[in-house]
Amino acid sequence: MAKLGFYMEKKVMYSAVQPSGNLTIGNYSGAIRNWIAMQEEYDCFYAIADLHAITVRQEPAELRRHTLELAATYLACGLDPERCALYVQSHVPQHAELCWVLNTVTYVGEASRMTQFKDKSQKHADNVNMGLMDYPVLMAADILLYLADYVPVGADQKQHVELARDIAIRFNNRYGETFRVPEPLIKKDGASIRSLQDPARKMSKSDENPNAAVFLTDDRETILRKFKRAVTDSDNSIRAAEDKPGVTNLLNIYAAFAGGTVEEAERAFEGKGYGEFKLAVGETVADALAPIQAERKRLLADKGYLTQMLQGGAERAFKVARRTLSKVYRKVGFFQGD
Ligand code: ATP
Ligand code: LTN
Repeated sequence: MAKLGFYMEKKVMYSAVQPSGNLTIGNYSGAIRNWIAMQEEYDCFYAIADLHAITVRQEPAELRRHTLELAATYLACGLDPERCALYVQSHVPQHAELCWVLNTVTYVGEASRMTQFKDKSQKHADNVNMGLMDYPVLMAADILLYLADYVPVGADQKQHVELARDIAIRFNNRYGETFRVPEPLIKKDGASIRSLQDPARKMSKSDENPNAAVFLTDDRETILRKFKRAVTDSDNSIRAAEDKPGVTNLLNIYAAFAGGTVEEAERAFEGKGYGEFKLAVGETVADALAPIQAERKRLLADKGYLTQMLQGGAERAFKVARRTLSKVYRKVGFFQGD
């Protein structure tokens, strides 16, 4: 263990984002932002999940561009490549290899019950490919390869982490103790940002309606405009309630970006009108994103540095992944020549 230096002295944190488009404020507040504080205390692995991204159609040149942009975004948000392994999933071949083995301990029934699979099958009815169904098994492979203790994600990924737990337990029962059973880490605030146009749906980077999501790359004017157009209701009171999903979502966003609770946000806007409220939410988000945008732009100008940084991250990840996969191959009975 100690040989690897970097690994196993602390608890392990694992997460990833797909390079399937520009990141939204949902990706930021539900996932990446929560990763920053963990760099001190944990051994962290944060991947760019390109293997996952191709489960829906991607334009190859765009995928390549989004991958590099996501690397720059990780750094601009405050991830430090000295303290965590930042890498591209396809650079570490063990992810796909472990996925194959885990496929044999995952039932078609449980994979087809996943909410995301059902949603995406509906949304991409002309392309319900095997990868779409295998998505959570690949995700389990990601997590289990690094013997992760915790997986910080947004609320929509909880079901997938639970499946990864079931797969780990089942494998351990069948072949002997191999994997650590991971736990999802889901923050209370900001874990589920909804679409600004239809709060019944989560804000998603691949939404076809450009007004539904606020992207980390949106300029101030665009951000203010999108919030101005966000759906609310006719009741005109600023409080969180089940029958006020639009307003509740805006309060959540405000709380996540202003750094307080939803109750505090409700108090701050008591008696105010929707117009003033929406402007304040927009300004708060725009102010919070401005430094990230500037840093991201600076980083994207140095492609050489980003490429090198990702290579370093993949080397670190590879050392751990190779060890786990070799143990798995031994456990399942693959002949390894000794
Ligand atoms: P896509 O639209 O391409 O499926 P996505 O926007 O759902 O993508 P992912 O790459 O699937 O984003 O998710 C990256 C991380 O962001 C995950 O941890 C996920 O839980 C989190 N996340 C995604 N959308 C939201 C949201 N609306 N609110 C909070 N967290 C979110
Ligand atoms: N499916 C995830 C992205 C992802 C992931 C992971 C998250 C791929 N592999 C491993 C946590 C752990 C998503 O956020 N949509």
